[in-house]
Amino acid sequence: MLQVPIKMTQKKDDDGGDPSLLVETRPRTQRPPLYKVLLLNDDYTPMEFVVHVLERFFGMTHGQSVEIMLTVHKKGVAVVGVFSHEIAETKVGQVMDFARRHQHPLQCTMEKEE
Ligand code: TYC
Repeated sequence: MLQVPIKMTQKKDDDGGDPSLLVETRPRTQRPPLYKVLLLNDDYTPMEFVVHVLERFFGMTHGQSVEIMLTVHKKGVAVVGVFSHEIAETKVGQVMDFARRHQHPLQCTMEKEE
């Protein structure tokens, strides 16, 4: 069983002993936080460019990419994937860099999934 130090307010046996020796006995399941990667609509980025981005960086088929691109176009935003923090950051960086290099104002962001 994983034993982790706990705060004084949570410990089971406050007998004035050495707090560094207190351990948690209740198992706590830990999951790493996940992050949604969002694509935002704008009036200038060509639809074909967005479709290409979704195929290239998110491994979508052409059909899936067209569908998601149209969702962003109509609704303003869509989740294009859910990843660990490191992978999400990499995807956002790749999309923003690719859009900037092609002089399109396409915006891609990430937010913690609650
Ligand atoms: N609204 C853009 C157009 O009409 C297309 C577009 C779709 C742009 C999705 C950005 O994330 C986006 N050319």
